[in-house]
Amino acid sequence: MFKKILIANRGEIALRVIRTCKEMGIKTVAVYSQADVNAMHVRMADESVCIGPSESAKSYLSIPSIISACEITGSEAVHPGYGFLSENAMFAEILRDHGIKFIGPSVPHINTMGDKINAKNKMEEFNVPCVPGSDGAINSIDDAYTAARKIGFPVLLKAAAGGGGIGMKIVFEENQLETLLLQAKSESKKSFNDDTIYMEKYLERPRHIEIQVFGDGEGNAVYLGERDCSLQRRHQKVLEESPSPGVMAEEIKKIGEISANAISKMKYEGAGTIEYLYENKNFFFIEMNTRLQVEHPVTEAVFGIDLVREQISVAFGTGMSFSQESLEPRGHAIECRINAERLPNFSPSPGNIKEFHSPGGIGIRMDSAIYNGFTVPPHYDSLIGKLIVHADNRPMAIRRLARALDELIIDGVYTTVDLFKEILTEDHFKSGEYNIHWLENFLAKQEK
Ligand code: MV4
Repeated sequence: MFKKILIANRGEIALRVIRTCKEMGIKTVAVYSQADVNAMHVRMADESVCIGPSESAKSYLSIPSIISACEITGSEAVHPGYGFLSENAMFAEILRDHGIKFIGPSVPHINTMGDKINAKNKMEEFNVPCVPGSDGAINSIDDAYTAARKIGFPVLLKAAAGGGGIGMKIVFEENQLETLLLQAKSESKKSFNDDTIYMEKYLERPRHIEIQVFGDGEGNAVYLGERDCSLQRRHQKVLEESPSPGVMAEEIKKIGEISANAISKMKYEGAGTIEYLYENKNFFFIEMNTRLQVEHPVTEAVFGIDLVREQISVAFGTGMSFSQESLEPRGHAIECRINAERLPNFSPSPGNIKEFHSPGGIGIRMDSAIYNGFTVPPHYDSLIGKLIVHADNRPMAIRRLARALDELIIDGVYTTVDLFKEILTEDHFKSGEYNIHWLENFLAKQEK
C-alpha cells in the first residue's frame, strides 16, 4: 500500500481523507495557505507544507507548489478532494509525469467528461439515455434555428466547458434565439475562455438524480444507488438524500445498470457521479463528475462503505472491496450542507467561531473542520460542515435530522442551520414531492 499520501485540499474534505488514511496506516501530508495556518487539517495530518498565500490561485490551485510539496515530503500519491484541482486534467497529467499517483480517473477520462459535448457523445456510445439536443456544437445562428426547430421549444443553451449554470440560457421562442446565443457565447468565453455552445430540450420540472459509480480501471464497475440533489439554490446544492423519495427502486436498478455498464466499457478508474435529470419517469444524462463529491457520505451511510478507502485501494492497484451483488442499500440518509452564510441572501459570513457543539448519537455523522475559536477565512467556499443522518426509513431520518439540528450549536458566524429546520417542517419536503425549482420557490415565498 502507499506509505504516504498528500491531500491537495482543505477544510472538512481534507480531514475526511486524512481519517481514512489513518485507518489504513498511511501517513498523510497536509498542504495549506497562509490563511490556513491554524486549520484543523494541518493539525490532523502527520506533516504539513505551506504552499502559498491566501488566494486559492496562489496556493490550493498552484500546481507547481503542490508538486514541490510532494517531492519535499516524498508523497507517493495525491488525493485532490473536491473542487480546486480535483477535475483538472493538466494537474493529473503533471503528477503522472512526475511518477506521483493521482487518486482519481485517468487523464483522458477527466478530459472527456470536462467537455460536456464529448461527455454526451461518449455516454450515447454506451446507450446511456441523454436529453434530446443538438448534434454537438452550435456553430452558427442557422445551426441554432435548425436544431431548435427539430428539438422543439423551449430549448436550453449550454456551455460545453460549463457546469454550474454559467452560460446557460433558456429559450422559449424563436425570436429570442439569436440574442440568447450571443449572450451564452460571451458569458462562456468570459468564464471558461471557450465559447462552444450546445443545445438541449429544456426540461421544465425535473428532479436532479445522480448515480454514484465506481470502477477499478480494468472493466470492473458497480453503481452505488442514487442521490437526489434537487434541493439547490443558484446551482449550489443545499440538501441531498438517498434513496430519492421520487424514484422507485426498480427504476434505479435499470439506470444504475446502464451507468455501471458505461463505466465498465470505458474502463473508468475510481469514483464518479453520473448526473441525470428525471422527469415523467425518464432519466436523461446531463453531465459526469470525475471526482468524489461533497455529498458522498449519503451513499457511504446507505451502503455502509468507505468510498475514500476504495479510491485509495483502486489507485494503488488492489481493486475494490465490493461487487455489485455484495452491495445492499439499507435505510435512508440525508445530508445538510452547513454554510457560513447569512440568510435571506446567503451572503458569506466568515469570522470567528465562538462556540461549536457537534450533534452526536446513533445515526449521526458530522463532517466539519471547525472548532471553538477557529476563524473561518473569507477566501474560500463557505461550506463549514456537513451533517449526515442515517435511519431505517425516510420519516425516521427526518426526525433524527431535526433532533440533530437542535443539538448543533454554531455561534459567532451566521449559518444556514435554521433554513434546514424550516425545510423539514414543509409538507412538500415531508412527502418528497419536490423538483429542482422547489427550494427557490420556497425561499421566494419566505421573503414575503
Ligand atoms: C438542464 C435543465 C433543464 N433541461 N438541462 C443546471 C446546471 C447544469 N449542471 C445543468 N442544469 C440544468 N440543466 C435541461 N436539458 C435544468 C438545469 C437546472 C438544474 C439542474 C439540476 C439542479 C438544479 C437546477 C436548477 C436550475 C436548472
